[in-house]
Amino acid sequence: MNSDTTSRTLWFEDARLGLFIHWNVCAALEGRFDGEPVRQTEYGEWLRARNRVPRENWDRAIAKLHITPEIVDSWAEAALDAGMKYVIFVSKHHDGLAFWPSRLSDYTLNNLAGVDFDICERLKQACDDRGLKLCFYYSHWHDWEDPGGWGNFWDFNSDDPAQFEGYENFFFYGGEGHRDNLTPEQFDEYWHRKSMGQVRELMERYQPALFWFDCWRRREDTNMTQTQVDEMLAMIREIDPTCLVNSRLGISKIGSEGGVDYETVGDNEFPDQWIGHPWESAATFALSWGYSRDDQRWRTATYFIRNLVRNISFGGNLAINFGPMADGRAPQEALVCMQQIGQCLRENREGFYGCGHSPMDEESQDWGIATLDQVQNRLYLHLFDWPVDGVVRVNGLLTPVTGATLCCDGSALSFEQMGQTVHVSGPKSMPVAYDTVIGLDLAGPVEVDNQTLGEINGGGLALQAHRASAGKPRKEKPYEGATKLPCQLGGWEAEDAEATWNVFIPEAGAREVTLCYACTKDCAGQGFMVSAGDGLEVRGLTQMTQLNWSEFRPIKVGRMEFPQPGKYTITVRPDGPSNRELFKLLWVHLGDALG
Ligand code: FHN
Repeated sequence: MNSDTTSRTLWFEDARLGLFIHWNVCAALEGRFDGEPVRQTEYGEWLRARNRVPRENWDRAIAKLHITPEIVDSWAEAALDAGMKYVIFVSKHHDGLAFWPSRLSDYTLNNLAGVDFDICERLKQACDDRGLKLCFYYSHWHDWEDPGGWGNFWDFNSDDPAQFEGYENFFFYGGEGHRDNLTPEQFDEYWHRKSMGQVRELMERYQPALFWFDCWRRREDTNMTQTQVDEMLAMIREIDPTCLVNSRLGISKIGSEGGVDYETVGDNEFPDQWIGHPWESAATFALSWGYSRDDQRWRTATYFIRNLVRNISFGGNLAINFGPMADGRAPQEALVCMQQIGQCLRENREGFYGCGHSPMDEESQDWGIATLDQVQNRLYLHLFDWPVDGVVRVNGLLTPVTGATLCCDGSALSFEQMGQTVHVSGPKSMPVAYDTVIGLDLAGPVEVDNQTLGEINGGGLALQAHRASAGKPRKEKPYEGATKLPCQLGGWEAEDAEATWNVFIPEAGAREVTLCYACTKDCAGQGFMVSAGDGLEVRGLTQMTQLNWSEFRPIKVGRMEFPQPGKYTITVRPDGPSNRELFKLLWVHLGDALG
């Protein structure tokens, strides 16, 4: 599906959506130690390190975790209901606690919490029964329990704090100037005994489909050697050549020749362009991975569905995480969100699984994002914003369309292709909440033009300042430091100042031209011109909008009669000599063709 796909990753690229589960000891403390929330981070599962929780207190908290086999089943059921295809369970986080009865360590949930069944075995069964892939997260380099594991400077060797000067900073943030609490030999002993040993154990017992390692820094900035990570990968390949491995093993090379299988981008990171190998974002329903009572900033189904679609359109996956509470139950907020996501995917039926990169830019469409089934040459339009007139205006599509379908009920939709614009006539209101998918069958491989501006929802074209080609005037931000305000075009003093936009006009006819600008008393009354070549132009005089530069008003300038459909370059320039500012221009609007 991606350019570098191996047969190993086919299921992963088909699946697109997964569930991440961080059941962590912090849940038994509700994310607090002795009443204090986790320090300096949103990550509740870092409580042990951030708040320097001594081992004995952590172990007492472990004893409070309890769970039943039915709760484990409910995780898989919730994933299935949410339309997720794989479940990544944290088998051991940085605190070293194994969530299966490991033979290689006594530091297990079964020993310390008295849980009398094997959670991983139960989860494996629950996933198998529902056609889900079971995957394991395993923290391979941090282990705050094992004296040979790395990172615990508060339980071990804490009698000589001077020895660790600079270390805490390094531990949390990376960088230079630290001293390790382990010799390379001690770490190597841990690596082979426990890290590789437990990964082997997990593989042999539960046959996971994927290992999710968690070195979020460059391997060179850790104490792991290239040889060690290579050995881990070789062992996994030998035990099960179908098992996927993510880049956070500490190997950034992706692909069939000696690399890992896919890239894990940063936590809650959503890339803004296509990545040519398999990849995944891991995101949190709120902000913490492990459960914390202090973390109540829940994200919405809108947020996840849009990011899922955007990831698919860039060739990637999304795994969403909840941290179960002390009794293993998922927070209600996460469950409700999962149900909403699942309902949206189920109702639409198509457009997510098995789909991948679409070259259609999000910015060139006003309704949402497209994904692509490149085998069927079927382009899926994901409509987040339903046009009020029910007409979906698709811009820049060069390939002929042979059919249009409303995916939720399979009904055929009528459409009209006018050059590179397609109008699809859908129902007046949005049939599926959050995202309604329309399938467009194409006569061949999809080809698009993302450079030429097209129509917006409801008709007409919006030529915004940030999309102009302009040297003079400048693209300015209205207020210093303000990030949310749109870009404007200012600095029109030069005679040759001009801003241009390349547009595609789908239908001949007259269109109302409106400019939205701010103009003060000093600048009012100057001439400007909007032209589209071949004598097609309208002229106007700037009108005062207010006494300052922040009052933008849409002002109609006149009509332009486009003789035929096609590509035009729209230019705005001063009309007549001036060495004064003309206006601060926010946008130009060309109305819908007037009948
Ligand atoms: O430190 C961990 C964190 O607790 C969590 O497990 C995330 C998941 O991506 N990974 C690390 C930080 O990137």
